[in-house]
Amino acid sequence: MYTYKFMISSADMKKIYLIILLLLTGCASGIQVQIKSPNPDDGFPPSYTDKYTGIEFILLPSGSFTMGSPDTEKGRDGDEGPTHTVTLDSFYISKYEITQAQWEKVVGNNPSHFKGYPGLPVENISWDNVQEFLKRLNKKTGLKYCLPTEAQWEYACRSGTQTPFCCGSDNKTLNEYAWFSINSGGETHPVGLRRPNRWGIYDMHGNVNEWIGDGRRGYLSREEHNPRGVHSSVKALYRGGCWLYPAYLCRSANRMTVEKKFKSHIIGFRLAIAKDAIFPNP
Ligand SMILES: [Ca+2]
Ligand SMILES: [Ca+2]
Repeated sequence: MYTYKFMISSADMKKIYLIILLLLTGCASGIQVQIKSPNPDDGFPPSYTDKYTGIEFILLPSGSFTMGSPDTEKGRDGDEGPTHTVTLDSFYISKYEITQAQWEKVVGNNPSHFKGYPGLPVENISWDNVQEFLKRLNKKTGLKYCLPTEAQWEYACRSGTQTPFCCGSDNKTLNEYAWFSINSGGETHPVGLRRPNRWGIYDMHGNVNEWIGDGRRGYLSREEHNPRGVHSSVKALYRGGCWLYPAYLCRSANRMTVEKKFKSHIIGFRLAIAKDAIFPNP
């Protein structure tokens, strides 16, 4: 265990002033501005916090992206292709992985393996356990929260990028965005401590893998609209890689399947909800 604290030296302050100055004067060539909010659809708030659990959501715009990885991507599996255009309706997705405190609020227990901070992501929960969580949460809130579909998950993870990771193709850069085998110290970390992707979503790569709502779909090269894989009674998908995995397993396009009953300290989840399900008449 260790403590998280902020310490800014005067040298760091100088760097911060310099960066601000460069941005203000429009001379920021070479400095990547990472947070770029998508344009929310008219009338819907760009973010939303669930009152009961405190779970924060971000509105993602409707749009098209290329799902899957090209044959040339290092470390890929055959089921990531062919790449194909996917068009999605706008939806809300949780900004962070669901935490142990949020799970406990809904279910009343904390089954996680790693404990110590309420902001740690919940893990050691099966896909079936998440369905029970959703049943209780939706009963309490009267809303229709769900797991993201695989297409929604990859759209949110890529946040407009086509590279192996949302931050490019370099494992060293991934270090700033994700907890994975190189930097995790063999455990999970409180959500939101690494850099967010361009749409302001945290830990899509690494920390805990994330359960997916729909079943496995064989990719075809044709265009898809709001695709949903057919459910299997036995198996479920999970995405994103985790604290234990090497970088190549944390890639945006990597697909992984396991039994729905499987529970481990490597898998947690985040939530999605259709925008009309929260705001019927914005
Ligand atoms: Ca994750
Ligand atoms: Ca795979």
